Amino acid sequence: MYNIAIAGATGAVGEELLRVIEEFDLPVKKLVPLASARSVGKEVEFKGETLKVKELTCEVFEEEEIDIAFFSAGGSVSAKFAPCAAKAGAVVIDNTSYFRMNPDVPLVVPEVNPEDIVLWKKTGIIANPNCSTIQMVISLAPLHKEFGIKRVDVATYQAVSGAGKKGMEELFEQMRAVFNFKLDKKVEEREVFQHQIALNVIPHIDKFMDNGFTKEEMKMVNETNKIMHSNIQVAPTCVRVPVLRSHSEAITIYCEKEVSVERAREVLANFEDVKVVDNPEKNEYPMPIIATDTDYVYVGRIRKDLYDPKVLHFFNVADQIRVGAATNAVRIAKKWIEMEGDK
Ligand code: A2P
Ligand code: 11C
Repeated sequence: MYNIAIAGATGAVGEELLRVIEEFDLPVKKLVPLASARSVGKEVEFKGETLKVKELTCEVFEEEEIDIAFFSAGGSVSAKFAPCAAKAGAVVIDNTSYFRMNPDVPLVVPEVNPEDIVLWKKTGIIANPNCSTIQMVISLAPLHKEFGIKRVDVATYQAVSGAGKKGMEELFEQMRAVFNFKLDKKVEEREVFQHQIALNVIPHIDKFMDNGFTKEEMKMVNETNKIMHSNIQVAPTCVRVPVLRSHSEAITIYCEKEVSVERAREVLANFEDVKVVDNPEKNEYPMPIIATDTDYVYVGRIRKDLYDPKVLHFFNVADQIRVGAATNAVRIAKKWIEMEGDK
């Protein structure tokens, strides 16, 4: 049994972690919810019990004898406190981008590269990839094995949940204002998105880099190849859409071998945690409303390119807070316990 801490327990991913840890039945001796000083004394529910939130400090991990520490409170918070947790002997499973490209830190999607978990010993830290990367590599992995992917073009349709609770509130408040004819005022008051998000789409997530891509897009480029130990060319366009939860991705793969729709469906359906939903004649395909609150990557609209027999197109949807964050982190913890745990 393990003492488990959640740093960022009052946030969108932190709250989901509490639910997923319970649902996946991690062997928990004690759960310690941590957040900023603002939240001390707030209550969270876990396994029918009410737990009081404590302040995240460097000392708390040693005081509470933490074995597994989930971090989901932003990159600067992980930078400051994750090393304290690791020093106190915990394995850190970090949801932020801070350590992901550090060559000494494994970046893990358990369905794709569970073997990398053993590298945790180098720093005590395992990084959880970006949400849009996680769901993409889960569908790329079986297709890469089958057809040998050389290049991926992807356009994302990312829900506001990717920007945390504040992102969801901003869309919700703007939608309410639409119906009260007060949208202009709400848009002026916005804090999270660069433009109005209600009834709009914004082709801009995170900062622009010198090469014209955004940081979110470069995460998809770099993280994909680190996880898959590959050298695939990835060309993403990341777009924020007024969806509350679950990211969607329109993906095109350019392969070494000729592709087959039937074989693609087969290898995807047989891959862990993928569900193929692909019956166009019945209007059945992946959408955010079917993926939300589930732990699967849904794949559909699988079709061959009109011109090139080595090119395949498909659409992929997953719950960003679960598959793209909390569930991936808990799946890492489960694997870590299987491979490295001793309690
Ligand atoms: P708090 O609620 O006390 O601000 P989200 O991603 O939904 O915005 O949530 C962010 C999470 O990170 C919250 O739990 C938030 O706690 C936590 N957090 C933000 N800044 C800090 C900080 N400096 N120290 C500890 N926790 C923080
Ligand atoms: C979004 N993908 O949808 C971002 C959020 O690197 O973990 C997650 C950022 C990250 O806004």
